[in-house]
Amino acid sequence: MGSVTAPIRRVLLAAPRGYCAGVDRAVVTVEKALEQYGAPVYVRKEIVHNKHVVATLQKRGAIFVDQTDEVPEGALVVFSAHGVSPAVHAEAADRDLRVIDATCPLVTKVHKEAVRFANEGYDIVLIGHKGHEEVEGTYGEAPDAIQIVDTPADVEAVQVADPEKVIWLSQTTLSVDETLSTVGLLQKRFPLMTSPPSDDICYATQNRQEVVKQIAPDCDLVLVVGSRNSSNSVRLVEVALQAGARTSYLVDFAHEVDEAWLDGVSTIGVTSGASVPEELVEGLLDWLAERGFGDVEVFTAAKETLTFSLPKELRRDLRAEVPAAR
Ligand code: 0JX
Ligand code: SF4
Repeated sequence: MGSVTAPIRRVLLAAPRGYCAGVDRAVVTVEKALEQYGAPVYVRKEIVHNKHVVATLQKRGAIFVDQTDEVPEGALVVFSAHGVSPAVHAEAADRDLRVIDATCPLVTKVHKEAVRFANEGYDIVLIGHKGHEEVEGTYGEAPDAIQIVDTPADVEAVQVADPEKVIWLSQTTLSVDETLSTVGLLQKRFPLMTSPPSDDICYATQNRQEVVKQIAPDCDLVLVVGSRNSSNSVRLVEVALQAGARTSYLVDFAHEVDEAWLDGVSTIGVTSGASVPEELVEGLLDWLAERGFGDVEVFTAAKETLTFSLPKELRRDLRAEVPAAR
């Protein structure tokens, strides 16, 4: 009689995953602002698109608002990692708000590109999701020069003054492959279109998608930890499915995983979006281990070392607190 072998059950844990440099900086900014100035600290929009992060900071005294006019005159407000348009800065100045701008420097880089190319007389095609805060912020830098392309169908509607002076820019958290295909469609219409001086889709978005592409063909199921409104997290589910994962789901917390998803599954890929704290991934790994998936193999596609210093407004006040050396 042949021996009966136990089914293989393993987790492929993607690296890099989770917090990027811009998210770490933005979350620490709110934490340090609470320590330095005391509660409440107002934050315009979700500091990053993650339910757990927002709920945790709320408990510590952060008040999240949708619009600048919800912040009391003269109070302190933090702008989120996704960036704001110049109009929002102007509104804050009108209300005499003390602003700490936690916009990721890599989003600011795209804002600067928009301003520069608009000043040089280019028509700018901004590839990104309509209604996403980052796209609203970048668009607001040069609304007369920018047209937003969200879907391939939008490409046909683009109108430019001079087909030799067109540039495409993008949101930082898009699917790399989908963006390239949209650029291909745009190039058919505008063969002389210029590309951004450096990648607008940031290193963190690219790396998280790359590792998922590499593990997905070996996975029956890929679980992505992240929130529904997190563009980069949602993209990871799509990338997993396109790269060959049999199924893939986005969950904010381990308890959202449906046990039925594990039926007949032997390899589970696990990753998380750029706005997701590692403790949530640890919670998922514990939950999976309790169900026989305790064998975890880390699969690394890139090393990340980038860090950003805190916003200058905050650094100045933190420095002022350091006692003088004797
Ligand atoms: O929805 P996004 O992916 O742009 O934002 P999230 O989830 O907060 O991720 C990190 C912040 C990204 C800013 O570029
Ligand atoms: Fe910055 Fe990229 Fe992180 Fe967005 S995802 S905050 S652009 S590093």
